[in-house]
Parts: sequence; structure tokens; C-alpha cells
Amino acid sequence: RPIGVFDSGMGGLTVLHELIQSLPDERFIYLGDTARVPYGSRSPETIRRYSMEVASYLVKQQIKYLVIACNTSTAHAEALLKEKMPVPVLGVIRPGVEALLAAASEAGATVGVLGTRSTVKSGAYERLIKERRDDLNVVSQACPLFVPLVEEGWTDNTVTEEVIRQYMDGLVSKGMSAAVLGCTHYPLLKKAFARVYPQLKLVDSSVEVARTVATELDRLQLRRAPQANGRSKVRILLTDVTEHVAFLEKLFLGIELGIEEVPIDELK
Ligand code: DGN
Repeated sequence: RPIGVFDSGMGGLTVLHELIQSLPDERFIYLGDTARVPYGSRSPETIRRYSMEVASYLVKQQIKYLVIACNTSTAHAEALLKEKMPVPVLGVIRPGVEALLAAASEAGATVGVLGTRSTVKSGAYERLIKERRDDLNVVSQACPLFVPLVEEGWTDNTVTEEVIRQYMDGLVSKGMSAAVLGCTHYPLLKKAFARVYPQLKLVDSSVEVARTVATELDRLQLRRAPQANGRSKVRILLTDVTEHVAFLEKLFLGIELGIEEVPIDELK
């Protein structure tokens, strides 16, 4: 049975990319709700309803494990999906926090949380960080302009660097030494960040998510036996296929695989 992975759109392909690298024998089915993206500016109730619909569709495809590859959906719907879905569920926030804590080992450090408006407003990252380490000082910043910049392919230019400065200068002047990239799109800005703030440690939760899924599959004895050709089989489903999706697939996943469309009515 495959591992189900979902996101509000195509940014979750950064998580799928890491999963494919770490678990080459597994099968994956990815569902991006491109007809209703972005979730990041919607209300918590709507995000929960959309997430339930997408997760239920994947469960009908006989998945054995579900990864919520979207920070916004994890922030608002992880607890609900864990309760309602008949398969184990992992959101991206907890693994991201683990990696952030490892990067900010010194006591009293100031750590940052960067995400969509909705993720930051939920306080999900702060709560978990504080639960684990109450000596850390947490600062958060919603960075809504990063998503359209990345989707335009402007990952590496001076306009993007200036936007990074506008969002980050305040946090860096408060002494932030490490930050979690709490949105699927932000790992693509790592190079631009490094040019503006060479000392800042950035945590990419997708790497940590892949590591956690591997450990969990072993613990639950759900790992697929090694395959002769050692290559994972991947299906990518989207609720709306436009001309731009091939560009985004290349950008986030690094390769172009076939894309299938699922009419949104099939999710309801
Ligand atoms: N995938 C979303 C997230 O990680 O928060 C970002 C895209 C969006 O909904 N704006």
C-alpha cells in the first residue's frame, strides 16, 4: 500500500522529494488541492474541512500512512485528522520543531518561526517549542509574499533578497540565531537567505519529516520490502491542472512525472 502525502497545492512536493530520496522502495500518492490553494489565508474551519476531504480521498486510495505536507493544514487540522483517519498521520510541524531545537542548543537562544499568516496566527509552532524548551525565546513572522515569489521562480534575485530583509531585519535585530522554514515553499529561498544572513541557521522541516516517516514505518512494521529496481513509484494528483503546474513540479520536485487530475467533486 502507498504512503499518502497531501498539500494545499504543489509546495508539498518539497516534502515528497525528501521522502522519495529517503524511502526509495516505497510507493507514494500525492494529492495537491490546487483548485483551492492557498489554504494559508483561509479560516481555520475551512482549512479543517478541506483537509478532511483531501485526507479521506487518500484513505479511499488504500494508503497505509498519511503525511500532511502542508504547514497550514498541520497547524489547524493535524489533531482532527489523527482522531478521524484510520491510518497513522504525521504533520510537518513536530519534526520541524525537533530539528529547530537541535539547531538552537544554547540556552536562552532566540529562535524564529516563519510561515503563512494562518500558520503563524495558530501559534502551533510556538506552543510545541515552549512545551519542549521553555528557556527559548520565540519570535514569529508571517511572510505571505514568499509564496508568490517562489511560484514565479524568483528564488534567487535581488527583489527576493529585499523582501527577505524587510521581513527578517526586525527578527535578526532581536538576536534570532535559528529559524524554522514553516512553509513548504520557503526551502527554495535558502540560498537567498544565506546571502542576506550568512550566520542564520535555517531548518528545513522536509528533511526531518522524511527521517521521522522512515522511523515510524519501521516501528509500525509498515515498511515495504526492498524492491529489485530500488525506485519508488509515485502518483501525483491535483484538483486543478493548469499550464503552470509542469513548471511548479520541476521547481519543487526537481523532476517531471505524470500528473493526473481529480475533479474536486470527487473529494466532497
Ligand atoms: N503549503 C502551504 C504551507 O506549507 O503552509 C503554503 C501554500 C499556501 O497555502 N499558501
